[in-house]
Amino acid sequence: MVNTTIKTTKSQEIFAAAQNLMPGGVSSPVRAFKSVGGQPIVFDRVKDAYIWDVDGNQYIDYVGTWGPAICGHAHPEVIAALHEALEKGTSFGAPSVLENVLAEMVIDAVPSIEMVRFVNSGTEACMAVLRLMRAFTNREKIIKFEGCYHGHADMFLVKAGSGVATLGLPDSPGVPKSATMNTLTAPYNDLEAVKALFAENPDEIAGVILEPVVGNAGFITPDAGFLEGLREITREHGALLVFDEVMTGFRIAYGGAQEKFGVTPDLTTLGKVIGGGLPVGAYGGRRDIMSMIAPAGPVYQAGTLSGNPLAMTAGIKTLELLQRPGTYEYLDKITQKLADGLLQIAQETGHPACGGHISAMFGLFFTCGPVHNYEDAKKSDMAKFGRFHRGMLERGVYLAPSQFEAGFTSLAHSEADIDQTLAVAREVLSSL
Ligand code: HOZ
Repeated sequence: MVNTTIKTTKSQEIFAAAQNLMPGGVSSPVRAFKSVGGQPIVFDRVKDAYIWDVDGNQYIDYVGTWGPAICGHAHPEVIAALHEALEKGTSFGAPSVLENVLAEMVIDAVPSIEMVRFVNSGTEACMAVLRLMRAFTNREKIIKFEGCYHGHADMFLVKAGSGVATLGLPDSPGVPKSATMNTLTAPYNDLEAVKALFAENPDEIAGVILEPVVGNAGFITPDAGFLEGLREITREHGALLVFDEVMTGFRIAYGGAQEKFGVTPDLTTLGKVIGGGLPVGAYGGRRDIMSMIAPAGPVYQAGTLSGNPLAMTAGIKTLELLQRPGTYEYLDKITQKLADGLLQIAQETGHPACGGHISAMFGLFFTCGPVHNYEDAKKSDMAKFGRFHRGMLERGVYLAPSQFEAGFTSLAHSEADIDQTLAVAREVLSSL
């Protein structure tokens, strides 16, 4: 069953050429395998829970194109809907009924969203929501949490997670001090630190933005009372609460983390799943706040391809599939089996580890934990994670090439896929 001698000659050739053509050979840094060692594999195609590389090797995939593939790659119903939409053209740059349909689905599902604006990526959504937070409150400072990632806009590149954490980069050169001087940071799960920031900056903080369940510093869950506490503090200070649900939206529950934890923010950003594998982002929230967005109001934000019919179509079909009975029960069942199994195997093979899952999102740290925040996450044994990653890859399991990214399952992952993954993990962990 287990193949430890995979040939990746073509991958290596293509990646070598790519390095002369694109910075680091990639279109986004965390894909470059810098923190896990070895070279990235070059994909040829994806289907269901699997990836095939250009050398013909097959892998069970737990990245799912970084989250969108919750129904499995290239789901036949999504592909069929896209074929039909393609016949009508790829972009209108004008209103279409598809935008209304997806907007209604998002508004019905996500408790905080009364109005929504579609954009093309999570980065764009977070960038726009920040402008809106500032315009609505007439305040300039914001609070974000260490290790949380809200895209690569200047004002968020402060103690950021994802690729920034993966590569161990300091806050990025090229970001002017003036862009980040109003970005305050606190450790995740630390309400006292948030209270102190509000006390030190009276009437100056527009709001607090966070990943309600962190996926960009590895998988970190909110402590009991943390989200509720943020809701209370922001209300008390006339500031806004914003959930960045780009990863968690429609993944940890149909209505996202806000449905799961019963805490309703003022604004929410979305991406990944709502585009069904096509580039998309969205932000939405209270009607009185969203009404400030142009052309309804004065806050400017625009985009040539925003709301394009292909992304809307893939998103609509994906959400339709997720509405079917039993979906989230299944995702929870298989992901629990995977997350529990990995922890148990780590324990049996003598590796301190901690981790967990919520619905179709999971994580594993090589530290006994508990991991409440980014500082705790950094205690994970990165070198061991790199060897684990390589061992799994060589045996046909594709994990995110970073300790600071969450893992994702899909409706296409079968119990047999999970069993095979756990068998491979046992072999790898026994050999480390
Ligand atoms: N924003 C993605 C998850 N943190 C990473 C995307 C990528 O690098 O491809």
